[in-house]
Amino acid sequence: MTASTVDFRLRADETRLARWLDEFAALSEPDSGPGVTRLAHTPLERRAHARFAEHGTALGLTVHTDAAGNTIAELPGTAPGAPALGTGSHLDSVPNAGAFDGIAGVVAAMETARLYTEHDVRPAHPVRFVVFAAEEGARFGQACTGSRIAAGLTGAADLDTKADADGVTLAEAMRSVGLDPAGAASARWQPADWAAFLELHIEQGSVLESTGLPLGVVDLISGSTRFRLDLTGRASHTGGTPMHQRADTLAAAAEIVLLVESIATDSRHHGTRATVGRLDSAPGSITTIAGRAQLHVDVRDVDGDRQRLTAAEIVERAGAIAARRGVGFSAHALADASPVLLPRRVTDVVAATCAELGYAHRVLPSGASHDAQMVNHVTPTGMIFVPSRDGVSHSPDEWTDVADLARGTEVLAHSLLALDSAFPVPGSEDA
Ligand code: HGY
Ligand code: MN
Ligand code: MN
Repeated sequence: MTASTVDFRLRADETRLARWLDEFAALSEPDSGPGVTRLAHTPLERRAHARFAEHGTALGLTVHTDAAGNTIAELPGTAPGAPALGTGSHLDSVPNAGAFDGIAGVVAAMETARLYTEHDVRPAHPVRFVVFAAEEGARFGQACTGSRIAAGLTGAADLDTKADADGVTLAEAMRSVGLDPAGAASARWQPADWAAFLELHIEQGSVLESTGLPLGVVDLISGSTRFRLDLTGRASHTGGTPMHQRADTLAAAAEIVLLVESIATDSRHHGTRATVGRLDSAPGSITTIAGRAQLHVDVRDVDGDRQRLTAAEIVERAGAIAARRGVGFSAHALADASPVLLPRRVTDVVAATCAELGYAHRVLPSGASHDAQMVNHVTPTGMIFVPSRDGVSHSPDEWTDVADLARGTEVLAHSLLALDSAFPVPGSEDA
């Protein structure tokens, strides 16, 4: 029986979901400490993609990996030439991450592909199950590089301009794992090839848990502006140098860290989240005043203007602190992405599907950035959130109950079918 709509529930298998989550969690850098460490454009990320590709191939899907490192498994549709529906997320992680960020959406996509093939569900639109490469900005500063390339927001030239802490550029890292940064243009998605996209992700916040709701439908994804502040002072003896003759970069950095927090918590910034998540200093000796310091700043907001104004204010006021302390100062842009409002024509379908399945949900913004933010530049996109325990993420303590993930997978599988019906295919009478 080939059905494009189903009159039965596509129930996700919790045991299978849990097994896949464990499989991916095991792909972590040896001796990297607690949690999962599988950084962007490393052999481990490629091994995770290979495991996903293996699953797609076993289901009889057509699988390929593009020049950007995005892996796509396609279930053909019944309508010739119809644009595709898509779902997926990412498999790279931040250092010492949890086992659900990105992985939950990939595992949900894998289970959806299994449910469709096992029940011979064949939508009119082809369905592409996608794993994006290099979603996390932890290594290169810029987030969502794979989906940015797909959306045409990052081109081959950009890949030589971003480097990690060891000076390895995105392009070099991509080549080191067999990808083709020079061929980035070939990995660009064309709007005409797509009808809509959904990403399932853990909330990475505590709204769903605190309101006792099992599902979130995302209406807005926060933007992010990231930059590095370099401070140059004077390394000197901590005993021989009087307090009034110092150019202490760590003391200046400490004042700037608190400045960032004070700006983000003042009355103007009720939707802003600004953080110094990384502070490096040198020479790092207990008996030497720090002569150099680097701060990595991350500004997130649901309001793009306020996001950029906050970043500019931080740079200006941090520069004044450095000047007052006789410390050299420079600011370096790392990445910038605008907030994205997700289209009602997709989010309403997801919300209606939750209701049809008898699941309570709420509409909420995402504080974290996501591949969906970039894909929305190509095709109408939606996001489904499942709860995060204690709102914790980017930590080994990250946790999502597999029952919540199974429920989200069910909503994903049925929402794609609802989109298949809601979005006409070329040649149909309602096209
Ligand atoms: O940084 C983020 O918001 C996401 O986890 N890449
Ligand atoms: Mn993340
Ligand atoms: Mn993520």
